[in-house]
Amino acid sequence: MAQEPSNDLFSKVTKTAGKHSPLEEAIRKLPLPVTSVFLGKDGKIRPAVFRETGMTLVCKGHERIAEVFPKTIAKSRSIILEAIPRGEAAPVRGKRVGVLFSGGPAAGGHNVLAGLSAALNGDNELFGIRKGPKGLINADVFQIRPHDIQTILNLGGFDFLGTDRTKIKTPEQFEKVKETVLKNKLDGLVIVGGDDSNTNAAFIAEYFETEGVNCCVIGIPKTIDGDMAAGNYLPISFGFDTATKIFSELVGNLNQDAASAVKYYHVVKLMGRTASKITLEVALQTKPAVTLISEEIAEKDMSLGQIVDYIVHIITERRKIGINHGVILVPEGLVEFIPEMKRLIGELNTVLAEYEKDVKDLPTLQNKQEFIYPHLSPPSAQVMASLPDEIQEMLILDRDDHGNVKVSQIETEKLLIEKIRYRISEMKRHPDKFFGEGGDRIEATAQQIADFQKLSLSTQSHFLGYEGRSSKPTRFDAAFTFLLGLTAGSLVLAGKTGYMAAVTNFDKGGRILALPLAGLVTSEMRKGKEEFVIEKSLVKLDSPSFTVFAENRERWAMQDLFSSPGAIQYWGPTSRQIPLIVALDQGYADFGTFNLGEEREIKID
Ligand code: FBP
Repeated sequence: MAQEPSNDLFSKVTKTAGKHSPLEEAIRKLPLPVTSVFLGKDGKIRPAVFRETGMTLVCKGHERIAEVFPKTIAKSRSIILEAIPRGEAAPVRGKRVGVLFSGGPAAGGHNVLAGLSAALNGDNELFGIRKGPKGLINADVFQIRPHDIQTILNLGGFDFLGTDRTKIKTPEQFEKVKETVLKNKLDGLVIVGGDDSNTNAAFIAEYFETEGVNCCVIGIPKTIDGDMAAGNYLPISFGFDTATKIFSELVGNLNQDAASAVKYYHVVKLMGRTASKITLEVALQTKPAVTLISEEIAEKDMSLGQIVDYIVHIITERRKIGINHGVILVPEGLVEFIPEMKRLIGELNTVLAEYEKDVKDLPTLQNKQEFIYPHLSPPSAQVMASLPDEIQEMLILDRDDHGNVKVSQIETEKLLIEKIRYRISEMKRHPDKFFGEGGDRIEATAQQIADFQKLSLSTQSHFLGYEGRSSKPTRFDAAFTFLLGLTAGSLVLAGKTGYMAAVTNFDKGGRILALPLAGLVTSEMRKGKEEFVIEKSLVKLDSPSFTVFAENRERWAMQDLFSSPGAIQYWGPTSRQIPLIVALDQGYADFGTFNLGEEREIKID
């Protein structure tokens, strides 16, 4: 008979409620590195001060951008700042700093708060703004106590403050933001977000300068997508490392399962709204059978049909050597990069911008289609008609507040599966059209064709995204975010406004920079209108990371050389890895360990 567990064990299990699992308890105590610019002579954490570097940051179309951000550009002269130790500079006291999260969660947000709190150093106060930009408009502000920070140190999620995606755009909203800042006597406002949220930060900084509001605005680069980056000045945003390690574990498991069960192709859509950086990193980590990179598809001007042909070609070649399983990676934003789909989405955006309300009021998909089709060009109407109803419905769904198509809800992985299956069934029915010599035909022996006709294609679809956003940060993201918080706090205390906190040189002790936000802004078409937004950093096809991938993908596919990197490690030899794309593109000697300064136990009091 089974023994009754002791009361002691009962109480141990119940005590793990409320974020007290054994791992959460252990992770809270993990030390964090502190870059030397944040250390005083006594070895204690101190806010840094800043000096001008010889580097400037200007985006394309600078003259127009300068008309939109005249005040902040005049103030910063587009010069990048660098942190230096405080030295004998007098401490700053009595400042009140507000912070909010904006957009999708990303691992490490809570350590930004810890870094901010450490920079404010007990001499200044930190205030949380609940529910993102909406809370800023509605003055939903509360004081953060050091004790609260200690409980969330090194833990994932954005739940401590909450988040949302409100775009601050109308004069009334800007007025409300000003009211919140004045009412709470904030000297600084820190916005933790991606490209759209940092665009908000750039506009608020400019507005405060125009209105004479004495409140510094600082952005923090957050997004699992990795597209809030600025070359060597800011190799990556926080959250990317954790998300890609989680996705790589899961894709690695699928690789392993595919090779074990030998019956499925797993088609996996990976988050990352526009850029394929997540997909590229996961591909480099896991070496699957097929990986699509949106930026390459746009560059090669590949149609949906050509993409399907490319995948089917690899499936067919693998079949010839007896492999009828594998993993296919698809970036979330793919549809927006396929030329004919891009044109269609552009036209839909224009129609929706003009007739949003009319379309919304129509009750059925068929009514919506009847309304929209006549407004599309004949080629786009044809493309739209070739898509399954569910995809059409998703393409005419509401845009988010920033005018983005909600690509996470477009089931590209299912669309591809449908098209691949159809193409393979055609090949089985008409082998003479697809096999043989010349053109794009596949060379195969009569036996190989006969084998192909006997085999079936079994597929499973997956979408990995939300699973990767709120996990406990990796050691890298935990360290990176703590430093970003220290940087943002230091910038506010130094009276700087309109900058984004940045960390670079992850392999050499860390270099702390402040990038002028207006220097990151460019103009883009949203909802059919030109808007000023921070430029997304996409996969560059001449980058070392893409080159390594492109040079090896065929070998990975034809020899089934997949990897399964396993779960995130918080201790031990693989706990300090840097994202592969960062190590490759920054020219680091290795990806195995980051060096961001001496590690210490963090006590926020
Ligand atoms: P952020 O850029 O705000 O960090 O969001 C990233 C992201 O996770 C994208 O990868 C994805 O397309 C989107 O958020 C999903 O948004 P939502 O949380 O609104 O469903």
